[in-house]
Amino acid sequence: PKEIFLKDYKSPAYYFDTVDLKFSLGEEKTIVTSKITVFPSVEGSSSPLVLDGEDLKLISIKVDGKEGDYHLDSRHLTLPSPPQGKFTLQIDTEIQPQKNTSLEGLYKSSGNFCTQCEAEGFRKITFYQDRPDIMAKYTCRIEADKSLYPVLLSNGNLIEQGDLEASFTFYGSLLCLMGLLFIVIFLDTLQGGKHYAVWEDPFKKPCYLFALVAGQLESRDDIFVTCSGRKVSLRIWTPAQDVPKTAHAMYSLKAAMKWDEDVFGLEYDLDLFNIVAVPDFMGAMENKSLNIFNSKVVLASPETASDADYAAILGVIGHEYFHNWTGNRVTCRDWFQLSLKEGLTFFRDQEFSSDMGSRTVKRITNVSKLRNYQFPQDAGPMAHPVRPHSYIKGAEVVRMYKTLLGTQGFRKGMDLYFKRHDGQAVTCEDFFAAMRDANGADFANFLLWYSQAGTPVVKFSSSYNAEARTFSLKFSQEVPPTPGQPVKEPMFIPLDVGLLDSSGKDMPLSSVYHDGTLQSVAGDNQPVFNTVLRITKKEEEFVFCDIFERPIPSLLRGYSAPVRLESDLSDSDLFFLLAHDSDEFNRWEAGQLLARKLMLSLVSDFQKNKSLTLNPKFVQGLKSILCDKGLDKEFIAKAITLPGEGEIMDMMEVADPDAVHAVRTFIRKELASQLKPEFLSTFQNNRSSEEYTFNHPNMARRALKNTAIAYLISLEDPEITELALREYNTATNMTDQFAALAAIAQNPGKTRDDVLADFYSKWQHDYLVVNKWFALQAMSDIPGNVENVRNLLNHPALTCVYSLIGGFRGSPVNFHAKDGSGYKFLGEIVLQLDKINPQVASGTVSAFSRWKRFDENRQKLAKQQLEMIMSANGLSENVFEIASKSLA
Ligand code: DPP
Ligand code: ZN
Repeated sequence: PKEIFLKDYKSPAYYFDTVDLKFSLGEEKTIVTSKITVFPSVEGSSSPLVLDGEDLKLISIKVDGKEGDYHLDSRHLTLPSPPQGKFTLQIDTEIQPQKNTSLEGLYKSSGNFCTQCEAEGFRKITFYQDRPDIMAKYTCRIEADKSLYPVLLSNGNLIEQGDLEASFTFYGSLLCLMGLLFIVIFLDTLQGGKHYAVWEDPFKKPCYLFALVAGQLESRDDIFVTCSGRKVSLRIWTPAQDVPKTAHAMYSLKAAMKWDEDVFGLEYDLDLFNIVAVPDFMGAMENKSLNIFNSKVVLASPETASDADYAAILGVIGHEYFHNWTGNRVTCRDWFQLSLKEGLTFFRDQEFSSDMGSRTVKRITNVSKLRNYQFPQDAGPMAHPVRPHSYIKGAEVVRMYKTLLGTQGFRKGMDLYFKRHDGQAVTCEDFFAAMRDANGADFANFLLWYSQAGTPVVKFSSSYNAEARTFSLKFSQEVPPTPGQPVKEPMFIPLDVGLLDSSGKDMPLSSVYHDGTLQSVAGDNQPVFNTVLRITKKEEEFVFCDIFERPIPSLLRGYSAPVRLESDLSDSDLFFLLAHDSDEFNRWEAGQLLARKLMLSLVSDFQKNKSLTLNPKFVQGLKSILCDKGLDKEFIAKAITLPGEGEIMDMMEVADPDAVHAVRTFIRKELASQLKPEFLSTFQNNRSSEEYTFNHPNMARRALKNTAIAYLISLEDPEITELALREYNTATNMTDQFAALAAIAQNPGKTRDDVLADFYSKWQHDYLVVNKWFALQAMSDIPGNVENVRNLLNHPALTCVYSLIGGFRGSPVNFHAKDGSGYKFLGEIVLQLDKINPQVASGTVSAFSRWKRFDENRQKLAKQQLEMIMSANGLSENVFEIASKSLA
């Protein structure tokens, strides 16, 4: 939706109290009747009432039961002079869901009616003040053919349902003449046998949370008993054949409900919770008590879904459920506040997944996403602040509140937020104020995180004074200019620090000298082993006292702020941290820092045509992690994985995809060769023929085994290929089977082709598995893959073009192919997609946005494509915006 900027926000002239909707769902058209009680926000006001509406046919409009004045244009229905005081407004509208392909509003697909109203889809259903600060109580009556649409769902509680005897009076007279039997048959053929259901949602909500589903669905049912002992019926609705695949989603939902009670004291507030999973839906949506998902993020079975899918389902089911409080009970005042609900809810689902699995690994995964997607955007022409719509960085901002306040302080802030704002539509400032006031906290200029775009760069240097026994950390920070924001203020950066002694243990910390005062950091005379420094200025110094030897600092523990930290640590310090840091995240980080440095220096060797050699200390460092029995296996799998090619390209003056790819391939092969025995035993020791279970130890075991085989296969050794083939053929679950396939597919040749063909023939009946097969091939680094992807685009089984495009972008070496073939391919796709779905097309065109980071030749080729896109006829606004900003 169009951003409403803070300064432009105007509160509405009218509010709605109750909304009674009636839908007569038909095959040609649907009639929507909406009865709204309206009241002015200011007593005696005589402003016009302006309603939004798109693609609607107005049948009638009545004010307090009478026809009156109105004005209609293609986007609005205006009542120039509504009655003063409270009144009722009844509007009858005709819509054609069967013709709606936008996946917004009410649409029909695969035989079912379904809605998507966030952000501004409700205006495609009926005329309404389509803005989130209009919160009302809804009822919804649905009437439809009983055999075609046996299931009728909406928000809230089902208060009435039954068969319809419509037209019975008319046909009643026939009853006497033709007898009962005849009339029943007659009615059945004419009416198709209709039924109805009435839903009532007792909670006020904005219209973007309205939902309706009607169709042939079946459910898996369960019960959750809340902390206060209430029984909640849980139902997951899918097409009949999918019901067996909903067990994990049900498990995830119950786990999420329990977790929100345990961690935030938030209990579910109705007696019924419905989930619908259908194939034609964009992502997932938190409609009040009727969450709707794309099947992909709900359905799972061990044979068809991988550990990553299982984990994603847990996260998404949790995410939408958590919105019940953060988004639904307390919602956004306007769409400029989107990160209020999304940032907070992303943070909550991350915490949920952390508690259900490994916290460090979850953190590593999220930080990698931040670095791979958010930071490049922050540094490009599309940079924008957290507000309005950065989800991922919005979650980091929420995490910083928690870092600053601690678990209890954060909970106090959440409690106050709900106490103050339950049932309201609010702003990011309201959340900030609740956190601050509940804790009497001084948050300095923390609010800048919402408004300043770009990734802050923090530099530091350290020095130890043996005589004074002090250790000083000097920081400086810089926020790079971004489009529209040339000059930046220093940010408030919470920096979690620990100091390691020479044996690798955390030193006790007592006090820090800062800004002319000595502050104690020890709590109640108890020593502490880490502390959160508050960096607020462009340059500042913190001096730790009573430090008995030169420490090695472990900074930004757990990645306590979304910044780029430029370390002055030597390689030997980093190896030390890799081996000893008590903060597992920073152990991983030290390994990544070393790997990045190593990769960059090898890239430079490669560019100078020097022969490549691998630093033996690096091999040794990774070996000790690989063989450390005390470490979590999933952590090991992460810690021995090299930074992605995009990350390295990002650090270069001129990005060189060929050199980076060559170097990463070289290191992987070299590690596989030098650590072959270790990788082999890791692989063998972590195989298991046990039945698949989704729990952390098993997932971790599979992750480590599959990382080992992925390394080993790079040796292109026939024995290893045999091992992978055996794994592929004997796997009892998708995680292992797919990992073996992916390993085999790394090396071009007949085995690759055969196994890919075999996988397809095994799974062609399951489009979700087939999507994985497409994505795997699309992201392949094998030389000249552009042609393969082009051919796959015409494959009859391709249902999701996006899995192909998304995958292709994941292979920088092919996307940025020297001959421009990757750019040309993507350019063509953008234009094709733009005709069907401009949003997806604009997401795709953003792949070009950082074209200036490459060499002259690539710049020329990418620019050609952007210009070609810009010159196309009938280009959507979405694509135009991104393409033009990219060229600017
Ligand atoms: N509000 C939706 C969600 O949270 C956006 N797709 O998933
Ligand atoms: Zn969300």
